[in-house]
Amino acid sequence: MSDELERLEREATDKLESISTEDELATWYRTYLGRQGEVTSAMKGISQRPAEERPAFGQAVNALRNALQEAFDARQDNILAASLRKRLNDEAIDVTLPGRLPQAGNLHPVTKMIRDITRVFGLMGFQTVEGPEVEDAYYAFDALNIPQDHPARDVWDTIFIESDQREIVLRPHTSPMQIRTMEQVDPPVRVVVPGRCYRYEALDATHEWHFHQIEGLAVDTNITMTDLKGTLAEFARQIFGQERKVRFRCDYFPFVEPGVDFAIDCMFCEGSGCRVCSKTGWIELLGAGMVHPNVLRHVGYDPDEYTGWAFGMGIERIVMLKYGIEDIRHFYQGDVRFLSQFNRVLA
Ligand code: FA5
Repeated sequence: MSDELERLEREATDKLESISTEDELATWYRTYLGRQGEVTSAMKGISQRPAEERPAFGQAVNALRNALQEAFDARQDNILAASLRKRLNDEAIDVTLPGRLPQAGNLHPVTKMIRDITRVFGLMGFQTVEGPEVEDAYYAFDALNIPQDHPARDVWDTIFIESDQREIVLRPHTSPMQIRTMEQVDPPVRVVVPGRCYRYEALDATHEWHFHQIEGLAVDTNITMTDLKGTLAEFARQIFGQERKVRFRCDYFPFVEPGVDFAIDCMFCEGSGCRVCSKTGWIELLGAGMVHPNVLRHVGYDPDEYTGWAFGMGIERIVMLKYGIEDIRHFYQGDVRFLSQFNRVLA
């Protein structure tokens, strides 16, 4: 081999050994073996040699090219293997790290309670229906035996909507749906009506200006107060526990006669008296009573043939009682820390 080729081989081999990256490897290839590389140029220089030297020189250049190509391939294998090892190492996943729980949404406690209560009544044969939140005063008051100038109209701190023709209100209770339901169907009637209500209230720990109620209505021949008592006792025991005692006391609502308030014994002190039940041992859950004959007449039912009962309860207060929530305002402040607690307890 000529001195020139020996120098080229030494230089190329030394440089190849010092290479550690893929970029350097590519540069090396261009410099020695590429189309404009030094070995290729040496090949092209054959024609300038004296004729008798050409065969030996040609063989020597070929041998050099093959040797360098082999050395290059071996080096490339090493470098690629090393960079793969490094990448695998850098991108390794530590499977022993604790996972991150995805933030899943959950039902609002009021929605969940509405579902629980309507399910209990559904099992007793009640259909769930819904009605308008913007309501005609006729349905909210007049047809419920509360005429224009009746003082009881003030009890429901009503929010009025401007209207020239008719008195329109945001419904202060779900009772208007008693009328709308009876207008549409003949007895027997068995419905529960969950829905949002609005009142012009001073806000405090137990009063919101918007809240939810569930209305219940059963009308048929021979419906009695005993049916009301049995149905409400079953509802209370399904939601608050089979051991609950129940109490009915006289109350007044213009659309029922007689009217009652329905209470259960306090589940926090088992009736002995505590802060939640204001030391009485009883917790009032709802208002109820036998549908007033005037209400039945309003919808064209004959009160001599049909009787019925109705009840209305506030859902937020029931959730508060069940889970010991001390302030109704928590429900609508959108604090996820409050709302997410019900993920587990209500699941
Ligand atoms: C009524 O609204 C009657 N319509 C209930 C009724 C229906 C009686 C059928 C007889 C027959 P009352 O105003 O008491 O009654 O309201 C019923 C429940 O709604 C209350 O017990 C309470 O739980 C809830 N409630 C009333 N006002 C508010 C308020 N501002 N914030 C939260 N809950 C309320």
